[in-house]
Amino acid sequence: MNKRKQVTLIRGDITKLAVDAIVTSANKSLLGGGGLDYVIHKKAGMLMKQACIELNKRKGGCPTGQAEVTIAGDLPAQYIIHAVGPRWLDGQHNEADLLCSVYSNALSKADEMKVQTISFPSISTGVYGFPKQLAGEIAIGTVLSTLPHYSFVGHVLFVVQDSENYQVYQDLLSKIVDENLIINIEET
Ligand code: AR6
Repeated sequence: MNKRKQVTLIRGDITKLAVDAIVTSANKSLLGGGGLDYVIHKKAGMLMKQACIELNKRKGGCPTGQAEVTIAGDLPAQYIIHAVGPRWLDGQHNEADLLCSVYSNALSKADEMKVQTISFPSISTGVYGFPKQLAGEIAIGTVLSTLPHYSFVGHVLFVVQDSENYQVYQDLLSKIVDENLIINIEET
């Protein structure tokens, strides 16, 4: 059996991929918002919504840079990981560190749940306005540096929708040379 870990870049709709865990770009309330989070909440349905309401009541939501896990409801996954990325202000408000934290915290939560395959959107690069090049560097850098340490997470899918994000991820991933890692870049 091949024990090498895998990273895959896909251009498409993250809500349609069957994986163990789908990460959504949430806000601190965890109660749903715009962008991807809107679609996730709509497609997941009432059971996931209830789990979010419960987390909001019990923990007061989730701070920026951290993540919470719920069931995935009607989505083709077991779990949704609600990851709260930073809003980009001017780059002087700890935005880069917070984006790094949100990826590593989402992966830690996934590993705790024994998740093997997990798909990430490009967190904070929509409504929250994070520059896409820097966000891609942080996403890929954080995932690749932490992936070897997880016991269960073995395959990370980066799923992007727009051409700029796809180009950023494709350029970054195509430069990586790592014999312990399988890198798949799906052509568009
Ligand atoms: N599949 C893959 N990527 C997607 C999809 C999809 N179906 N839909 C959007 N994206 P955003 P943020 C990409 O705005 O910037 C919400 O109101 C999108 O192109 O969803 O982290 C939350 O509640 C972009 O690259 O999230 C928060 O308040 C990326 O997903 C706030 O927005 C993230 O875009 C979070 O802002």
